[in-house]
Amino acid sequence: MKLRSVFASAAVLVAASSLNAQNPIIRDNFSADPSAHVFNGRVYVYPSHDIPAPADYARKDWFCMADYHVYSSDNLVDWVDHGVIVDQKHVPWVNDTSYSMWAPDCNYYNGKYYFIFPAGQKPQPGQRFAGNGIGYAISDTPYGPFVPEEKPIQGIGGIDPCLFIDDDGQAYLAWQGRGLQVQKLSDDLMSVVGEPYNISNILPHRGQEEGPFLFKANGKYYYTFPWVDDKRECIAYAMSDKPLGPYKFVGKIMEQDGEEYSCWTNHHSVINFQGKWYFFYHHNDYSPKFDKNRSVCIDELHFNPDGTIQLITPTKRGVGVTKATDLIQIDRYSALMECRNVEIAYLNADRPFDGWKVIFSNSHQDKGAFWAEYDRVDFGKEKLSGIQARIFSLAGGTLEVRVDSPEGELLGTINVGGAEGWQDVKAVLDTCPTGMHNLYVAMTNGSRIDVDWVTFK
Ligand code: FUB
Repeated sequence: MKLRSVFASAAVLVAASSLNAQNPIIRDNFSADPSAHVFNGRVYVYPSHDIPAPADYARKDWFCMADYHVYSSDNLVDWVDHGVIVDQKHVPWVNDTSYSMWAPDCNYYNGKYYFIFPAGQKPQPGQRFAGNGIGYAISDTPYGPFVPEEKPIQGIGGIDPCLFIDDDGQAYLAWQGRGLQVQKLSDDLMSVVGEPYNISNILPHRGQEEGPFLFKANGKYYYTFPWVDDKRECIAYAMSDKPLGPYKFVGKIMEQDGEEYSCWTNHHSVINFQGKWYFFYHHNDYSPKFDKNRSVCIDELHFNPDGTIQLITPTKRGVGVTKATDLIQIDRYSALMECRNVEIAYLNADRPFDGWKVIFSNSHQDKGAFWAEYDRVDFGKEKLSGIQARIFSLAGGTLEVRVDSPEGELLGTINVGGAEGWQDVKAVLDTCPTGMHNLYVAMTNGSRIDVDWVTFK
C-alpha cells in the first residue's frame, strides 16, 4: 500500500522537447496502441510503452512493456509527457517481471479518471501461469497520480480493454477475450454484467482480431479493431445503432502496412477535437527491423455522408499547423516529387531517434527541380525576411523555396557551398507571404544536398 501511494504521487511533467506534430508524435520513447481522449478541452494519449527487452526478460523477440506514460496537448502539435503513471512493480495483482502491460485505455466516470490496462497476473500458490487480467488505476485528473486497484476486474481475462461510457452514463467494456467482445459493466466498473456481444462472429472471416476501440459519432456506434484480413493487421470496423449491437461489419479504416517497413500490428483510437476527427495509430518508424518497438502517429479521419468512414492513408506530415519560425522537418513531408532524385533516410541509421533527412540527388543529371512538399506552414502576420537550413553537401548546389505549388511563388534561393560536415546555411528572402501556405523545397542545381530542416527568420 505504501509503495503504491509513493509511486502514484510521482507522476511528473516532463519537458516536451522530443514530441511534435509530425509523425511519429513521440520522439524519445517507443509508444504503441494509442488510446486518445479529449478531457476538459485537452487531448490525452495513453499508449503502451515498448522497450527493448532488459536482461531479466527472456523473450528478446517479443513485446516488452513495463509501465505507462500519458501525453497531452491542447493543439495536437506541442505535446507534454506527464511521465510514468503506472508501473508493473506497483500494481498488487500484476506479476512484476511479466513486462506485459499491453494496450490500455482511460475514461472519465462518476468524477474520476479510470485508467484501464491488461497485464500478466501474479500466479496464485500452486499455479504456474495466471494469464492476463484487466484492471484499473484511478485518479482525480487525466494525468494522475493514478492509484492502482488491489484486484483486476473479476470474471474476465484478456487484453486490449476499451472503457466506453455512453451518453446516458452506462459503462461498457470492449476487449479481446474469447474473440472481440463488448459487455455492460457494473456501476462500480469492477465486473461485467449481462450477456456479451461477440464481434468476431460477424467478420467475413476470422484472422487475428484485437485492440477494440468503441466510439459514438452522430448517433451511431463504431466498434473499430485491428484485424488480419491478409498478412498483417489492418484496422476495420463494424457499426450499430446500439452499444451492444447487433453490429454490421462495414470495412477498413486503414490498410495493413506495406512490405517495405512491415509493422505487423496496428492499434488505434478516434477522437473529435475542435470539430475535426482524428485517428491515432502506430507504426515502427524508429525501429524498421524490429516491429515490436513502435511509435504513435496521427492522421485526420473523415466520414462519408452515410456515416461510413473513409479509408485513411498514413502520412509522415501528420496533423496540425507548423509555425514558419519552428524547425520545419521537411522529411516529414506531405508529398515528394515522384522521381528518382528525392528520398528520405535516417540522419544516422544506428540512431533512428535522431530523425530523418531529405536527400536531393542527381547523379543521372536529370533536368528539373526536385522537390519535397510540406503542408500547413503558418507564416504569421508579419513578413519574415530570412531562411536557414541545416544542410550536408560535399559539392554544394542550389535550393529554391516556394509556396502553394512546385511552380508557386519563389520566396528565395539558398546557395549551398560544399562542406564535409553539416552546416547551417542562411539566405535572405526575396519575398515572404503571411498566413498559412504549403511549402516546397527543391534542388535546382547540384549533385546531392541533404536537408535536415529549414526555418524562417
Ligand atoms: O502492444 C501489444 C499488443 O500488440 C496490443 O495489445 C495489440 O493490440 C497489438 O498492438
